[in-house]
Amino acid sequence: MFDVRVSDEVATALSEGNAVVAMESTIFSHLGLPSPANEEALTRCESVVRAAGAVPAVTAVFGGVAQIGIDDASRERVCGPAKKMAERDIPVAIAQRWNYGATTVSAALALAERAGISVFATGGIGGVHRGSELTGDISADLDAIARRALVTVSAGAKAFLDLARTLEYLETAGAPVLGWKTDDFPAFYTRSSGLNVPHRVDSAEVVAAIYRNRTRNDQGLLLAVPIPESDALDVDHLDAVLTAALDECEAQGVRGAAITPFVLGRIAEATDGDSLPANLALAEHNAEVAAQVAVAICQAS
Ligand code: PSU
Ligand code: MN
Repeated sequence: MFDVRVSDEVATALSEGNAVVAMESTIFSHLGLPSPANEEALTRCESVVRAAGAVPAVTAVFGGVAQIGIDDASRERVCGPAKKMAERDIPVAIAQRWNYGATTVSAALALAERAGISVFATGGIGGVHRGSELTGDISADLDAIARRALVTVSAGAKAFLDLARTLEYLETAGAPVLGWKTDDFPAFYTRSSGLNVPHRVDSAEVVAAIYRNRTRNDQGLLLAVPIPESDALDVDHLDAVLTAALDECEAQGVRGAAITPFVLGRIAEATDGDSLPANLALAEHNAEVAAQVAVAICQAS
């Protein structure tokens, strides 16, 4: 099995039983957000986690070393060019000494579980893609969420996915899906996908209690947090942009792991940059809720 290097700050917090929130690095790299929005996202997410009484732990592979928690010198690297790294790529990234393997949700969960972290914050998760019955494209995020022993906090799944099938998949995989102060499954840039969430929760303490009562040591759960109302985007316009971007993927032969960065880029263009502040706001809000949950889990144990 691979080794991880845990930063001093994160290691101390874990050994003293204090709250830690793991984060992926793809969102902060060039793959997730353009500069300087990515640096702003990192700063804002880290600050809200700290303000809520938890320690942020960004995950990445640098120079072939899997890391949990970054020092100040590595911040620039986190926000730079990267290779997208899902869980299955971690052994390759280490063995081939990738300069910067940016963690997706599945990779971040694998690293975080290894360090014994209970809560993970991201922007939006991957899921079942539209047309997956033909392409087979189902994000490795879903299995990782279901079987890594962490609470994953996200603003729902990326809006251009097949959200109904994504929820079905999580049910099959055995992951509880919780709506944070909502009955609706959120859709990333918008507060509702029109689909119901299986269970609504209204406090971090309840999420902590659900986490404590999981049926398997390796059962994970998804906490879906809607984007703050004032930052949500207009639904109708977004639907048209998404459909056009997906058609374009098909026409240009953009497939697999390349689809997410491509579609996110098109959304940014089409919303005239409005999607960026929305993306930052939801990431920050997720990090804040994740920190509250991490603190509640620590207080109860
Ligand atoms: N959502 C975003 N931006 C992203 C991602 C999700 O708004 O960059 C990334 C996350 O790292 C997620 C990954 O884990 O996309 C899923 O990719 P795929 O669909 O190829 O599994
Ligand atoms: Mn995929």
